[in-house]
Amino acid sequence: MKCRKCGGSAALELRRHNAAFCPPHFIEFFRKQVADAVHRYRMFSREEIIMVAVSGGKDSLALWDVLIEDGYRTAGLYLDLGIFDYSKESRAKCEAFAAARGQTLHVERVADAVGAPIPVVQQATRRPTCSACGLSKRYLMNRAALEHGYTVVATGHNLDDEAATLFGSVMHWQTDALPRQSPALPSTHPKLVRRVKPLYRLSELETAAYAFLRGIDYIVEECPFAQGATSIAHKEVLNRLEEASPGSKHNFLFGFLDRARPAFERAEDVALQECASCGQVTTGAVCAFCKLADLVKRRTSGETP
Ligand code: Q46
Ligand code: ZN
Ligand code: ZN
Repeated sequence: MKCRKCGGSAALELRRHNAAFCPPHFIEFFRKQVADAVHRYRMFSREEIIMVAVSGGKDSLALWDVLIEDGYRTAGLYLDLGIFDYSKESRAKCEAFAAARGQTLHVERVADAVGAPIPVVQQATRRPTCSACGLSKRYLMNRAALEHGYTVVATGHNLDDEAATLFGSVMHWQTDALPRQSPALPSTHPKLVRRVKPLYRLSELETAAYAFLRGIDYIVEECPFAQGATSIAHKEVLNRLEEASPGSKHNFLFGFLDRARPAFERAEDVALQECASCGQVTTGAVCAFCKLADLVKRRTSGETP
C-alpha cells in the first residue's frame, strides 16, 4: 500500500475513501476533514473561544488537539460523572492533556448539580443510566458554557456515533429527534449556546489512529455503563454493513444530512422559556434536569417515592 499523497509506505488504508496514507499525510487528511466540517457548517470563528467537552477518550482529546494545532482559542470542560475508577482515570487524562498544552480545563461534578453521582442517580430513579447521564451532560455543558461566557461547545462525536444515533432514531421513527441530528445546532435562545461536532466526517478508527499517531494519552476503557447500551448494538449492525460495503455509514449519515433532514424540520418553533427553578431554557415550566435532581433528592433522603 502506498500513500496517495507522496507514494511512500502507507500506515492506514481508508477503504471508504479508496485511499491510503503515510502518517504525516494521514494527519493532514484528518485535520482537513475537521476544517471542512467547521467551514461547511460555519461552526465557529477564530474570534471565539471554543469550549471543548472532553471525556478523556480518544475522540474528544483528538478534537481538542486538532483545534489547538490549528490555532483556535479553546478551553476544556470535563464533566465528572462520579462513575467509579473510570471517572477518576478519565479526569486525570484530561488534566494531564490540558496541563501539557497550557490550556484551561473547567471541571464540573455531576454530584454537585444533581445531588448524587451517576450510579446513585440510576439506583434512585431506576431510569436507564445513559438517559439520566445524557440529560445531565447536555444540561451541564450548556450551563458551564454560559457561566464562563463561551458561545459554543464542541463535542467529539464521530461518524460512527452520529450514524448509530441516526440509525436508532430511524429504527423507532423518532421524528422529533431527526431535525436535531446535525453537526451544528444553532443557538435558538440567548441562554442556549451553539453545539457543534467537528469530527462528524471522521470514523472511530480514524480518530483512534490520529490519537495514536499524535501520542495522545487517552483512556482506552469505555464507561462501564456503555456495555449493553442499545447504541452499541446499532454500531455493530452498521459495522457489519460497512465491512460488506465500505462507505455505508458515510452514505447513510451524509445522505440524511444533505437530502432527508430538511423534510423533518418543523415549521413552527417550539416555544422556549426559562425554568422556574434554575432559569435554564426549557419547553415546560420546570426543566427535565431540575425534575431529575428533585427526584434524586427525594429518593436519596428517604422521602416520598
Ligand atoms: S458516560 Fe453516561 Fe455514556 Fe456512561 S453512563 Fe452512558 S451516557 S455510557 S457516552
Ligand atoms: Zn504520504
Ligand atoms: Zn431547571
